[in-house]
Formats: sequence, C-alpha cells, structure tokens
Amino acid sequence: MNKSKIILFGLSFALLFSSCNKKKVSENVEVKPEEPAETNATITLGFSTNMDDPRGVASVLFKEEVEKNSGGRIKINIHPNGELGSDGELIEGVINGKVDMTVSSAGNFAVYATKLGISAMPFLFSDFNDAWAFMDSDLVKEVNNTLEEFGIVVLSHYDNGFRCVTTTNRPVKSVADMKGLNIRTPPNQIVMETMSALGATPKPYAFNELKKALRDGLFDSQENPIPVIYNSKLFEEQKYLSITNHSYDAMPLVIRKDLWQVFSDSDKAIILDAAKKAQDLNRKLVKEQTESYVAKLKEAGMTITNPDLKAFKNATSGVMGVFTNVYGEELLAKLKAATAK
Ligand code: EAX
Repeated sequence: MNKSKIILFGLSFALLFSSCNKKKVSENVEVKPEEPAETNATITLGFSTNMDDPRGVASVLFKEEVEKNSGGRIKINIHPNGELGSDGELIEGVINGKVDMTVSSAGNFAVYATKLGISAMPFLFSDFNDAWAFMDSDLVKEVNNTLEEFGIVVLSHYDNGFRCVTTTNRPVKSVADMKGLNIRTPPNQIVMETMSALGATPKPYAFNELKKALRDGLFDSQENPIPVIYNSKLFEEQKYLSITNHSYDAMPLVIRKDLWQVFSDSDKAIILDAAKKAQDLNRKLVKEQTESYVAKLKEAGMTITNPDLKAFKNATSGVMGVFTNVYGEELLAKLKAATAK
C-alpha cells in the first residue's frame, strides 16, 4: 500500500474517530464529553409573551452573555410570542425534548411538579424583596428539584410580578365586585382556587389567545401583572384595572436535563452566570415597570382602583388549606415559617 494511501487511510480513520465520539443530543447540539471545549450547541428558548416584556429583554442579555463567554460555540435562538407553543405546550416541549429551554409561571410547571406552585399562594409576600428572598431560599431549591423527574433543570428565576385583576364592564372595588366574574387564568390551580375563593368563576386559557378571547367576550376579566397588561396591550381589551396583587408570579428559567448534563462544568458555569445576570435584569425591570406603568395604563384609558386588600386576604385565607393534601403538612409548615411576617 503506497505512502499516500496510508496517509489517506489514516486521515479518514482519524476523521471517522473524531466525528464518531461527538454525541448528538438533539438536532442542533453536538458535544464531545472528553473535549468539552469543543461543544457546539444552538439552543432554542421559547416563551409566550413578546420581546418588550421583561422576560424578552432579559433573555436577550442571557443570549449575549452565553454566546460571548462561550466564544460563540453555544448559541441561543429566542422564540417569543408563543412561536413554539403556549406556556403549557412549551413546558411539555422541554419534557419531551422538542424545546430546549423555556421561562414560564411557576404555577404552570405545577401541572407536573405540583410543589412548584407554592410561591403563588395568595398574598404570601408584601413586596418584591420579600418574594425574591424566598425564591432564592433553600426551600425553593428543594422544591425545584422535584422537576428533575420530568427532565427539567431550573437555572434561575425570572419574575412576572404581582398578579392584578382587569375587567371589561365594571370596576372591582371590593370582594363583592369579584362575584360572578367569568375570569381567564393560566392553568395554575392556586390562582384558580384564589379566584373561586373571591367569588369569580375561573377558566384556564392559553395566554397567546387571551387578547382575542377578551375581544370576543369569551371572558369579561383576566388577571396578570401590570408589566404584562401593558407590554402585551391587554389594556386595549380591558377598561378597568384593580390593583389586587393577589398572587406573586415567579418564573423559573429552565433547560432540558439531558441537554444540561452533557455540558462541561465550565460551560455550565457560563450558562448559570448568564441565567443569574438575566434574572437580576428581569427582576429590576419588573419592579420598575410595576411602579411606573400604572400611570401609562391610565394614560392608555384604563380606570384604576385600589381596593382594600384586607378583605381580599380574609376571603382567600383558606386557599393554602385546600392544598394540604397536595403539599403535605411538612412543606406547608416550612412555607409558613419561611414567609412569616
Ligand atoms: O405572562 O398566562 C399568563 O397569564 C402568564 O402570566 C403568562 O405567562 C403571561
């Protein structure tokens, strides 16, 4: 066998060997576990709102940080506006490997790992600092681990804000005004139970269909945080905003476990660092917008009411008890201890 053939044979064998130990984790992720520096990945990140929403702005920072610090080896493709599906479909997509990452309300993940819903208990937190301290606690880390059996890993916590009620036909100035409202909610058992306790009739419905559903009169009310009401232009379909702050809406930023596991420790550090920076930017924006967007919503034509929340807290004080069997005495005791005023 002449010299050139041997070289050719040697080269093709090396090529074959080098390509065959690259592990294909999905269509667009090639990893070389023994040479992590060569991991190349294009990761899809989907969510239900637009890019003006704080989760859109924070996800751009996440993308920039990951791409910059991985020297472009790891790319993030952002898919807003429910392009890859509704909140529920996106979470399912991460579970069955069709979507790499998503960020959505903790209550939406509670459809699978029920304990994720604890942070949504009515009137649990008096302000953002209170809520963030809880979300950064070991109890929440423990609860987040219950998502692992569904193949989901939590990287950090975005914030959606404190949920408030909006209505089409009449203002909500008291608990009595909640009676008979046909209100849209996310598929979040705790928010639904809270609305029922206030006398309304909750029905879960996909967020990216919500504006049309309100316009068509399928619902005469909905509840979302102030930044969402403004950034997703829900004020175009709702005349009244009642600042109820009835439920804090934490939003885990998650990744598929099987994808996460193939990254080297150094790549994991790059992604976690970016997720933390994005979390901090998201939290800052949500707090600022919650404080400054009420005026904008008024300018946009909404009538704002600030009902006495004491009555709302009394009316919903039984909601946590409804979930005793779901969460168990031990977790609820830890929750009460962690959030005691
Ligand atoms: O932020 O479905 C909902 O109402 C959620 O708040 C959604 O993620 C939009």
